[in-house]
Amino acid sequence: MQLLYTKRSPYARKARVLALEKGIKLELVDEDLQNKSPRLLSANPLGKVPTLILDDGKTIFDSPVICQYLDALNDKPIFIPRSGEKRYEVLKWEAMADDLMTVGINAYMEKTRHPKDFSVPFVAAQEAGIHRAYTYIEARLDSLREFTLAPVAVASAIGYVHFRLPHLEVKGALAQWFTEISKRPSLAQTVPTA
Ligand SMILES: N[C@@H](CCC(=O)N[C@@H](CS)C(=O)NCC(=O)O)C(=O)O
Repeated sequence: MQLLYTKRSPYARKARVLALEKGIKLELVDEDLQNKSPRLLSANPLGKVPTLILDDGKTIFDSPVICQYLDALNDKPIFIPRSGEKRYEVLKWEAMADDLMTVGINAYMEKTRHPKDFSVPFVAAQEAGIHRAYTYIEARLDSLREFTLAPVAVASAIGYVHFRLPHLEVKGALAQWFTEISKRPSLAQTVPTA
């Protein structure tokens, strides 16, 4: 199986962490998103990473679907409870973390595209959303103690915000939680890099 990805992508990071934790071998293919390859564009019409290419050539995207696919390959361990309330709780955390990634990307991209005249209200609104998400997460750290896709997704989102918007580092109890979870080899090996 090939995972088309970038080292920066927080969405791809979730899939990489799951594969490492579950002992699933992925061939990582680093993509250039400024100059999308025919391979990426034929696998995913919107040219987004992560995209998974199975051994039979079928493709799977986006990251929540890839994570569900990888998780179903074996139960060593299960990262997304197979049914019941806990399943939707984990998927809700993933959705929140994915949106946090998107908000972080939006803020970063606005400043990158328009370094001199970026929209101050737009960036401020994204940053306020990030702060609200931090408050939400910090108030619910107990539900992230069990190592499921939920903490993997939240740590991937925070890791991305730290990478692109270092002035928005987490603090206090959330910082302690993030430091601790970041020591896991699967997360330590997938820290975003340029
Ligand atoms: N909903 C998608 C989002 C994926 C996504 O936006 N990835 C970014 C990289 S972090 C990307 O491919 N950007 C290139 C583009 O949008 O053209 C997922 O969860 O996989």
